[in-house]
Amino acid sequence: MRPGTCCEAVSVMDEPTKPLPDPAALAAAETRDWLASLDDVIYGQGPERARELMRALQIRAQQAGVRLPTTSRTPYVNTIPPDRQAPFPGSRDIERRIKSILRWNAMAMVVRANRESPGIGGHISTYASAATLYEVGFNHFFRGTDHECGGDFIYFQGHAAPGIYARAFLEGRLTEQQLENFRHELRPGGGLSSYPHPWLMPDFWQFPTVSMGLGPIQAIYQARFMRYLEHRGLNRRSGAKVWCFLGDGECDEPETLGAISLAAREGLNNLIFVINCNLQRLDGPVRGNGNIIQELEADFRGVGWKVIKVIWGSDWDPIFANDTDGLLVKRCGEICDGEYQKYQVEGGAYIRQHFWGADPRLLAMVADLSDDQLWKLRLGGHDPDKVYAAYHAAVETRRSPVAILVRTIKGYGMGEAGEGRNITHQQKKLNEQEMLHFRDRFNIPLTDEQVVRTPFYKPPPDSAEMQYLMYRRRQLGGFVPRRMVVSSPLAPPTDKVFTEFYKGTGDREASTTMAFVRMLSKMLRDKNLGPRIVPIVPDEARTFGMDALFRECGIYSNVGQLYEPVDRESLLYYKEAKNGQILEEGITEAGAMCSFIAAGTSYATHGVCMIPFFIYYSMFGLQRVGDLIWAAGDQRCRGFLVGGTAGRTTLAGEGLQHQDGHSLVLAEPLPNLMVYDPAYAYELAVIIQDGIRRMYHNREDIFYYLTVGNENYIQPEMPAGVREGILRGLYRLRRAPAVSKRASKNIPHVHLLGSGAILNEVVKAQRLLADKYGVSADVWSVTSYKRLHRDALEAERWNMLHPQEKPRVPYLTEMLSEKRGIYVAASDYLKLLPNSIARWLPGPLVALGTDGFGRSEDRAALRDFFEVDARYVALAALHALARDGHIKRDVPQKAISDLDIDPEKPNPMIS
Ligand SMILES: Cc1ncc(C[n+]2csc(CCOP(=O)(O)OP(=O)(O)O)c2C)c(N)n1
Ligand SMILES: [Mg+2]
Repeated sequence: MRPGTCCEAVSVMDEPTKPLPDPAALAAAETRDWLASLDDVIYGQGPERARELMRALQIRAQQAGVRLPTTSRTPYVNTIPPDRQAPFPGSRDIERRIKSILRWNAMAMVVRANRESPGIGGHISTYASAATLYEVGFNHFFRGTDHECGGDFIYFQGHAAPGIYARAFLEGRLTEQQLENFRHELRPGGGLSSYPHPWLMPDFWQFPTVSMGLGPIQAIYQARFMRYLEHRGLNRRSGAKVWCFLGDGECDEPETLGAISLAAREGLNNLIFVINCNLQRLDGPVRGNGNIIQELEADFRGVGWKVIKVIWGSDWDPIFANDTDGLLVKRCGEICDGEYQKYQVEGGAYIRQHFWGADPRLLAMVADLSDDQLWKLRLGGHDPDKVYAAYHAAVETRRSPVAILVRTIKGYGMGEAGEGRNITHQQKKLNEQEMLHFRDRFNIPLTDEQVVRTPFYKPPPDSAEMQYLMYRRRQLGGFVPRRMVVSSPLAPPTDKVFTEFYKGTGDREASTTMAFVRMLSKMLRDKNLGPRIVPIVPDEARTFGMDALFRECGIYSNVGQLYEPVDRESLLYYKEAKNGQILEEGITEAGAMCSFIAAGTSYATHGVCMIPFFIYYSMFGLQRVGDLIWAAGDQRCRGFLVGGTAGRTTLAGEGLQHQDGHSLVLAEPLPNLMVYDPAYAYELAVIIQDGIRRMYHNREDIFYYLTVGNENYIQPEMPAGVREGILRGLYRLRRAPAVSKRASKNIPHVHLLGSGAILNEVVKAQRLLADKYGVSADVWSVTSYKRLHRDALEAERWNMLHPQEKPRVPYLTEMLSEKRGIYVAASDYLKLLPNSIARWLPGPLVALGTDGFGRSEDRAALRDFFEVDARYVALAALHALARDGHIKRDVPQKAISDLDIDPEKPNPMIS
């Protein structure tokens, strides 16, 4: 009978003396009923059925307008209950002894380096907090390259490097001298780099991680690229995993969390994040007033990751088992991280009073534990059983990526020297007392006298520790980390693909972007090159006229195409496919760059040479994702970055935010980045053909940045004999028109240097100068200021160091030695570029460039505004000639009015 019916009312009125039931008691009884029903289902029919029912209830509640609390956070307890933990299969005792030795050696490495060279740096507390996380991985999970899966990919937290070195020392892969030379890489015998840098330790480190946030985002795209290779049939599905270790503080970097939804969307079950939640970053608590583990749980669960929280160690299991009313669970969720950190520093009495003391029933739960025992109740991240169970569950996960949130103590074991303290991150020195404490805490077999010297400790080869450690690594497929290049070189690309571009476009106009896209599609169709090419775009394919490739090569999607695209009827429809070749990343230059890195390092990580072309708005490359490009250089990435619609005045209309006049300058500092600003299709073809040869046939660890523009003009045929000049950065495009020797003596002469689309302005200026002012000019195409500059610096350095040998001549000087006279250089980039080579020119240089903020305007107006069109090139030449007395002083003045130049116009550099 429904409440409130007439009969019910009567029956209540019939018994007026019976007391009304207590509503709270009723509610409690009802809750118990419901919970008992749920238990029945869970234990009778299994969790799957329970999930179905809960889901049905949730839908019904929502339909009835009941607002449910957000479910992305679960209580502040371990995700895996003790009875569901996979049992730890190793020897707890031996592993603890190995770990203690590693802790000691990692600490000793930093302490000794700083004792000898104060200020040399290094970190003790990070590895101290993460040692168990790594050791469970090393002994049970991380598979080396000899394993049939080909080896897992491990992104180590950068500043935990001392611990990783310490292990490699026990494994016999690093010498004692190398450990002594931690952070002294230049010493005889070699040393160890501060952080993971494949550039510096190419046989050891695979992935640079210390720029916070770059490890996690790269790991995501790495896992995705692994799938891409498998789906395209270029690599077998091996079951290899990508593990990424990161800090809780590191999660504040936008890159860390910025791509986590992609990982879930793509169902990357090959990806595991282990987030070391020691609640501290460099300066202090990560979320003193909040709770970082809960916050991260919501972030990851919210987008579809599986989250495994490892908060409490096994010591807590019996206490939680007695928490029948959920009081303890509730209490755990009330404490903010700053307070949790304080418990660690203050000790047992404080914890009893402030945590357990909140309720007498809580106090009763731990009445039989001493203060010391209370203090030492172990956290999850320092308990191998808990960590093992979490990793085990993670590697078994079938449908999604996994984030393991592990609670640890920063500076674990450092005691007074820094355990849990705000200064711990920067702690690089331990005094004698602190080291003795460390020795005792971890039972390192060293005498007091030895401790003072802080030696590295290595147990004898036949000790149980060493035997165990080596055995486990053998079982897991060899040492980790290890970087190996096993791929075979590719044959150098033939002319076939490129010849068309050497011939020019006849009387048809085309931009270098169009030429590039055509070249790319020809490469994609080439039998040998085609399968290797990885076109990558951040939602800009149409901008660059690449949409034809959608249909031709397909856009990679891990599920294929589950819908009929709206343009299915058209020839160039939007085709997604499981074996699609294009990585259409959406609007994420950072993500696209990570795909570029994954593809460009595949020759080493997968043993499969891939040739990525990442095409993007040039303004959103080096400026926006410069640190990732730096990381690409560090990890010896190969491939082509193509900055489209480049040039501050060549990209019309877009204005200040899009018009790029400085990416070439930003590209200057990257040591292994080859940089070109080609003007013509044939230049581009020569550079790309040679680039593929150098990177994939010669196996040079370089990569390329090329600019391409969207201005249409006739692409000329390649003149004879210019290939070398194109590659080395400079060649003569057009000589001055011939005149008799006698006449030439009286004709003032200049050399005009032009790059990119501005080369055409320079060619126009050559005519202008000849026709209007009787000045003859040679025109030179400068394809790469960076190349010229570095070549000259190299020669100069060699000459300084070899004073008695025949001096080397920079290429620039060699090309121009006979070419005295005035030089004018114009480009669509900062004046800094031409000025960088001025010192080696045989005559004075006037540099024209596009320093300043861009404007929304058409090309002609922009080139006038930035003073880089043919008129300004001519004026610059006349000015320099007059200044040096080669022509009359009034000529430039006359040119200013002839050429309609406003001398009082604002300076674009500062306006
Ligand atoms: C982009 C960037 N910014 C700053 C730093 C300097 N830095 C190195 S470690 C660190 C704190 C890291 O804290 P967390 O991620 O919590 O790691 P923990 O050492 O606590 O495990 C900082 C700020 C850096 N390496 N990279
Ligand atoms: Mg931290």
